Amino acid sequence: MCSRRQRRSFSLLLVIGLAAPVAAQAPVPPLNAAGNQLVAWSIPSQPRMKVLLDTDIGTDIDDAWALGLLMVSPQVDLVGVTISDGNTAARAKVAAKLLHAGGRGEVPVASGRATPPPDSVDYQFTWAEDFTAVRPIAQSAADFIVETLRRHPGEITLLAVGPLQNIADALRKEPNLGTLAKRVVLMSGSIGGNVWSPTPVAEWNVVRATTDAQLVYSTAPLTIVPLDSTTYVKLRADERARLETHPAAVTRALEALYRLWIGDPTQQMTLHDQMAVAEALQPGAFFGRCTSMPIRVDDKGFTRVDSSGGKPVSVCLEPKRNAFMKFYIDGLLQAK
Ligand SMILES: [Ca+2]
Repeated sequence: MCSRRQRRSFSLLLVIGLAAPVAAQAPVPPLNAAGNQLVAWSIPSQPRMKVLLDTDIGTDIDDAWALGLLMVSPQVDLVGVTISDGNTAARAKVAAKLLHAGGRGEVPVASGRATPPPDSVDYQFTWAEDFTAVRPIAQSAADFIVETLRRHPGEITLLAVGPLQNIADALRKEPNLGTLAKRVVLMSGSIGGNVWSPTPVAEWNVVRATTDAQLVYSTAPLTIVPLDSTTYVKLRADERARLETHPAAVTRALEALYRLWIGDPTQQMTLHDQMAVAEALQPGAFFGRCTSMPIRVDDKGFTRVDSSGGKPVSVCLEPKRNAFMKFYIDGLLQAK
C-alpha cells in the first residue's frame, strides 16, 4: 500500500571507516569530539511539487485514474482535491474513498457547488455511497482554493480536469488567483480536429459551464491539454493488464472503479485527465509542442482561436503517446 509519502530526501548514515563514496559536491558531516564522523546526514532533495487537483471524478473513469497517479507520485505534494460539477457530494465521496483506500486519507477534499447533473448514470458513485470513514471538509471548494493558494503564493500548480465552476468561483473571490498559482493547467478545449471529429467540438469541461469557462479563460494564464491531444491516447488491453494484477490498494481500487465504468469489454479508457497530470508534473515533456494561441470561449462552449478577441493560452499538441504511457504506468506501478 502506498501510505503517506515521506519527504524525499536521502538519509545516509556515514560511519568512519565504512563510509560509502560521496558526491564531490556533498558537504562533509561534522566530526564528533573524537574526530570521528558518526552522524545521520541528509542531502536535501528537490522540494516536492505542490498540486491542487480540481476534478469531476465519478463520471468518466480518467479522473480517478488521474488522481491515482498524483496519490502515488513521490515528487508530488498533493495539497488538496476539490470537486466540481453535478452531484458534487457524491463525487466527493468517491475521491475521499479512493484517497483513503490508497493511504492518503489525510488529503483534504472540498466540494464545490452542486449543479444540474449530466445526463448520465454514474455507476462509480455506488462504490462510495456508504463510505463514511473520511468526510469532505466543510469549507467550499472555491474558499479552499483561494485560501490554499494565498498561503503558498507562487508554489502551487492548480490542475483542473473537470468543468470550471470552482476555478471560476475562486476567481470571483480572488481575481489574482492566476498570479498566486505557480501554473494553471487544464484538461480543456478543442482547437482543431481530433479522433472523434475532423473539426473542433464544444469540449465537455468547457460546455458544461460555459460562463465559468469564459471567466477562467479570460482571466488566468493557462496551459491547456485539449481533445486534439488526449483523444489519441487510449489504454490498451496489455497496458491495463499490467495494472490489473498489481497488488497495491490504490490500483485495486482503480480497477474496481474501471469495472463499474466500463460499458462493454471492448471499451477503452481515453486518458484525457492523465495527460493534463503529466503536463503539470513534467511541463512539455509529453507533447511535440505547447504553442501560445489567442483563445476565446464562445457562448456555445467552443474554444476559438481568435487573434482579435482571444487571450494567449499555451496549447499542448502532438502527444508523445508511448513516452507518456510509460511515464503513467510506471508511475502507478510505484504504488505499494
Ligand atoms: Ca474529468
